Amino acid sequence: MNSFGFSSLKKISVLQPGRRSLSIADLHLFTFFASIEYWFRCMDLDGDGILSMFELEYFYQEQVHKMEIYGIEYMPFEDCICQVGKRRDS
Ligand SMILES: [Ca+2]
Repeated sequence: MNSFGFSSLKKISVLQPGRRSLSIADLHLFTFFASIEYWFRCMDLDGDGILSMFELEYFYQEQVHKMEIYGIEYMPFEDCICQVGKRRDS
């Protein structure tokens, strides 16, 4: 299971024994982790638990196609990946 799996959800107070109420913050956090895991599994086409450059580019190209239809300027995939790398390094 990846880092956003149920092991992460167990750390949320809503899943601790003895807890009787669910706060809005707990619900948002639960939904956030469940959503990330859902979309991760959707994008992990080969099910190896890793989002490869091929998988990222595959879904990026779908968005590029939509932006071309609407005449919206887009960034090439390679430049987008470089931007992510720069943010992670800083
Ligand atoms: Ca994969």
